[in-house]
Amino acid sequence: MRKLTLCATICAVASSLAFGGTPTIDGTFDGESVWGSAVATNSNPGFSGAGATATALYVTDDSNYVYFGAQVSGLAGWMSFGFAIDARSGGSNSQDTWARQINFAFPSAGDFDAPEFVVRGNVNNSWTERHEWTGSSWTGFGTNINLSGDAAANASNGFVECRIAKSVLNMRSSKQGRVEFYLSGDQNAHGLFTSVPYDTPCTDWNPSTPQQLTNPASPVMLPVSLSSFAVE
Ligand SMILES: [Ca+2]
Ligand SMILES: [Ca+2]
Repeated sequence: MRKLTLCATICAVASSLAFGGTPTIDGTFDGESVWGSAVATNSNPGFSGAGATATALYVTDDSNYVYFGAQVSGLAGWMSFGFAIDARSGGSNSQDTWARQINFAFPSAGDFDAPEFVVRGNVNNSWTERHEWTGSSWTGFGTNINLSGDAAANASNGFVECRIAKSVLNMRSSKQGRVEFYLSGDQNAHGLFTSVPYDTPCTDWNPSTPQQLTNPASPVMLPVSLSSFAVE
């Protein structure tokens, strides 16, 4: 009996090491005991007019899903959020899939290239879509993934989280990807309020040129590279 108990304990520990935690998708931060340490943090203030700053980005996984979470100070119900994800070869450095004044501009580096998934949602009305680049267009409009428990946001908690099945992500063979969380508003004229990792936010409610989700082109400015994550 003792051997059986010991085995059960070891097996449980091995299992917890093999995979990250399993966050509950409810708009409440489950803590770093579940998420692990942030893969990126940001302390640069967002657009002062909106008053929100994305401060931390989390990624974890379990046997079936990869989870993405972001902490945002000043998060408000009228805002909209996005997780842009480069999971495999291909994708599109297009305009934000909800047509805000934001362009995806992920730099190519090694196996990394443009994003092919965008989890895009409203903070206050439980509507979130998962957009996927098919090679010629973005799909996933009109389907609310909140209904299947795959995303949640809560302005009071300042937290946004979602999950994507590994079978859907179909990660590149290295199992490494990149993700950037961003925040905008409820009108297409709105630009980038804040992101983590940091990109320069808009300075006006109706910016005349789109902000870019990227890093400065100069290699010396790349320490704050788009966060990468590895899927076990
Ligand atoms: Ca949660
Ligand atoms: Ca890609």
